[in-house]
Amino acid sequence: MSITIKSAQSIFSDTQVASVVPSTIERFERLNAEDQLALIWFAYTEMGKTITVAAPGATSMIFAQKLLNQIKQMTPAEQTQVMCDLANNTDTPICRSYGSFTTNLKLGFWNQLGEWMEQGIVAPIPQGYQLSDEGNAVLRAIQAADPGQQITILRNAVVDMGFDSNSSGSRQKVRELVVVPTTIAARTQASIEGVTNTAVLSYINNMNANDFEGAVNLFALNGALQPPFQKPIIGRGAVLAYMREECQGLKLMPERGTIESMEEGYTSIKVTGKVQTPWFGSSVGMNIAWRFLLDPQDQIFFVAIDLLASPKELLNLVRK
Ligand code: 45D
Repeated sequence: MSITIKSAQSIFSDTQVASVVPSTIERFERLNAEDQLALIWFAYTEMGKTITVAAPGATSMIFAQKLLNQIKQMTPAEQTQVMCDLANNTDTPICRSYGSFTTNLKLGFWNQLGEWMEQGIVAPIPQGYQLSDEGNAVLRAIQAADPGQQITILRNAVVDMGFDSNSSGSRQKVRELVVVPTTIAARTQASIEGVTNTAVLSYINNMNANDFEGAVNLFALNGALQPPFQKPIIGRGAVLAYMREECQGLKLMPERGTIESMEEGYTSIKVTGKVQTPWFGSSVGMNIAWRFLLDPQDQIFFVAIDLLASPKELLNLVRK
């Protein structure tokens, strides 16, 4: 049997991922728009974590400014309508612009609206708003999740809002400004208990230096990267575009790993550890596994990034 991206997806298949994230999102998206907005408001304010404005979105926020200013000029009723349209994925010009935003821009956009809601510049969630029973149940599910899972749920809720006209073709995505990689002298060198493989270590070091070309050159030409709860992104070009958009300022902190020889000269390596997003910095550490499959030339044929179900999974390295 020869190795394919599909077969690669099942290496270390006993890894327990945080399925609470997709299941909660699914329930969330069945709520009505008012409930969705109020629920995120409650979840977000209760988390009490401050967002770092130096996050990647900040510099690119100019791309969202036009839309934000437009909303600022509206009456409160119109503002509420826009927010409901976004939650309902309605096909409006504003929802289409939002749909063309990158993830960071969407997050930065809502971060700004949230501040304005607090200051009364944008219509807030009505005082004493009562969530539906199911809305309350979804909120409790979010409260029960660990912080890394909570911020992933919030992020996915934001990503899924607006109207995505991409499927119909031509529209270009707003681009993220490209950051300059850390100078070679200033780079950190990762060490991973149980793993000395240079491709894996270089991957981590390049990502931590925002050197996405360096990272992508470690991949096989048609290698793939599979983000948490997503399909694999295949080919160096697509992976590079993804990294420029989603990986600026990430801090990868691998802890330990294990190596196994596979058929046809391939090697599989599982590494676990923590990842911080620039949005929350050191206040939220996500428990992560990287499942690498290296080809006989030691190029990355496949890597899956999983958000783990529990901290206990950081120690689950043996393949059954
Ligand atoms: O609706 O090795 C209001 C990859 C109420 C790459 C609001 C990776 C109304 C390869 C509060 C105003 C990237 C896969 C809304 C590694 C309302 C690789 C606002 C992994 C919406 C390691 C809400 C990286 C707001 C990972 C402002 C796992 C919400 C990165 C803001 C994970 C939420 C990053 C924010 C995550 C969430 C970031 C800022 C999960 C950010 C989450």
